[in-house]
Amino acid sequence: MKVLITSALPYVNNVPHMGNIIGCVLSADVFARFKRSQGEEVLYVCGTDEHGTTTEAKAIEEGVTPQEICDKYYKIHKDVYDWFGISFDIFGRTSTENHTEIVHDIFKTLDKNGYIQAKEVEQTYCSKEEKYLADRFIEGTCPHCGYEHARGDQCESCGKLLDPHELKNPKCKFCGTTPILKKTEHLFLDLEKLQPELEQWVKEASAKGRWTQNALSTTEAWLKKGLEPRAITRDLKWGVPVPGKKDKVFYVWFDAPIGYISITGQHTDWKSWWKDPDVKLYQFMAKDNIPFHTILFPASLIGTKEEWTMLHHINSTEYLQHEDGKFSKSRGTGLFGDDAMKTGIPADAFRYYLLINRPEKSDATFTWKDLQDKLNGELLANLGNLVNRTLVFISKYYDNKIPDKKSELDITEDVKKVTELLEWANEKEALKAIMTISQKGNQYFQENQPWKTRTEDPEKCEIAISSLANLVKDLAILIEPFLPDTSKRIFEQLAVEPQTWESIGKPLGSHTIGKTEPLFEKLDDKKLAKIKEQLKSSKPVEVKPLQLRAGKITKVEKHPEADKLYIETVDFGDHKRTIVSGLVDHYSMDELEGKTCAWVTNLKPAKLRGIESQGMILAADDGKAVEVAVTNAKPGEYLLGDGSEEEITIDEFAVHKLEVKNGKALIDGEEIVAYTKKVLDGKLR
Ligand code: B3M
Ligand code: ZN
Repeated sequence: MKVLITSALPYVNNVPHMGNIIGCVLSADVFARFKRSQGEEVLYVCGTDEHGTTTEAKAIEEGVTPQEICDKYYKIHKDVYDWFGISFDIFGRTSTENHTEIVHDIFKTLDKNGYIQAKEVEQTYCSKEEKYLADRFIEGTCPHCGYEHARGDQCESCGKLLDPHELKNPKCKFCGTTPILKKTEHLFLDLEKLQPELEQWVKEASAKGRWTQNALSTTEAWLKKGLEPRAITRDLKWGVPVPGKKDKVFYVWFDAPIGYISITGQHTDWKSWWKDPDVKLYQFMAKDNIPFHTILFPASLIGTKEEWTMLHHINSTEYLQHEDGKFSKSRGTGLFGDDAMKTGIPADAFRYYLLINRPEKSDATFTWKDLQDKLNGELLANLGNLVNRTLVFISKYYDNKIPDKKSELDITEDVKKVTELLEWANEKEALKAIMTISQKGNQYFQENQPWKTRTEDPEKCEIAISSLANLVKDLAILIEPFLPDTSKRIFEQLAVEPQTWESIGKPLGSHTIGKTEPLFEKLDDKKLAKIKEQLKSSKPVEVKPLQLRAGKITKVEKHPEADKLYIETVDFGDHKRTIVSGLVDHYSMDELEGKTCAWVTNLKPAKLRGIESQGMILAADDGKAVEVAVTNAKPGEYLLGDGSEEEITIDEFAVHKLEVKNGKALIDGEEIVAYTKKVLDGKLR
């Protein structure tokens, strides 16, 4: 039998947090390692889900192309998972040609079999941007809480899910225009027609594959409600193009699961895994992904009327929350993969903590205190202690040589239990059971008092130490799926090649061990405080308000040390300032003199080639030309702020979004009294 394992393909557009890691990749990794250790042929497939509006949104936010976003974040994902020791056989991506090809094949077959219908629908459209707007690109007032910047799909303030036409005063997120409803044609997958066959399959598959409870109940609820045709196309540019339709791509949830197949194809002949009846498919994910794996994806495969490797076991977790709220990189809450890498805490410690808290039956919460307690109180005090005290004893009193005695510790029953639990990926319980074995080892050490029997009853001491050394070896095997690096280090200290499940219970005999060292370091309060401090300082900078004032240029000089810089004297009514600007290529001195412009006036003064600049001019730049933003306001008037703003650094300035649209200056989306005449759309800087 072959074992095919997938973990949900993470959206490429963000850095994975601890909840993502336990919800999919880590859980699947433990299972893949377990199955490999059992001698099974395993393929563990994952990769980034690169399509969808979230990628487009991120690209707009970072001012780059969607492809650039994908390339950048693919690498971030890969680095984080490598650090966590995730043993993918392939970690691929969905923005590849082979992906498009397979999506097209499946789609065409579905179409040929009569499961695709075209239907006209009305959709929100921005006539200025000339594009259909995805729900999240419409902003307006939340009908529930009155928040003015609620998104068409969800209100960030009260958290309620929304439908875009529920928004009061809806606006296009890009240009502020009120969107209209426009007819567009979309393709639908006829789930209604597929329901009977799907239902039959669910019944059989879930019985054989012991689906997790949340997967069963979610799937049953969907089926009970009755399936309806579901739109599988979108009016977007970024995505898998729909054959024969211009400016349409497939809905990301139609193409993403097919990614499992195409990514397999990026590694090997995908048919040997997806068209072989000897393969069992195990899929890992968090609960929000369930219906796509038990309804939409299987229905797409069933509709082709071909033989596919269908889902055998689904393993869906509940959520992991973070102690200070929702994981949010921009708000600086929660622990993210890239930050975890910087803490100095080893990956195995995080793996242990996440797995022993795995949200299997209910949600769980990540807290630093709990992590500290479990690392010190369980990992170090139980497993670390057993391994270290046993090996140190051998090195000290037996000249590194394990006494060759028959073990009196029999863990056959415990191993059976661990194996059964892991067979259905009850990973938390399995890890607990392994820690119980280690606990028993520590008790046995205490009861046998080798430090006494060594001189009083050497035979008894030898038996005890041999039993413990063999237990340590067995624990190294058992713990490998959970803590691969720790397992490797135990084998190194034992000077034994890593072994698999079938060696459990086989004696090491008279064997010389290697150098011993403690497995884990204590995480004390001081260290933890330092880690938290360091994480805080690497969080995004706090948003401090900008101050903008009107100022009249009364004098312009050339900078003596720099070809491109002018030195302007600017009148702000009650005082004058010296400001340095890089405008030589764009304006003559005469053209600038006498202009009343918009200036950033709370920027920390900075020396530019030896001259202190006490502010910054706002100039629009569309990549071709540069034009300063002028204003009708009187010199000294505040265009933004009221004088109470504190001084800001250039980094704090950089978090603000400054732009011109239609010749009007917008600061973080708010219009100010300043405008341009030629460079009508572009960045302000
Ligand atoms: N990217 C959703 C998520 O990351 C989605 C999973 C796709 S699995 C085919 O939660
Ligand atoms: Zn709201």
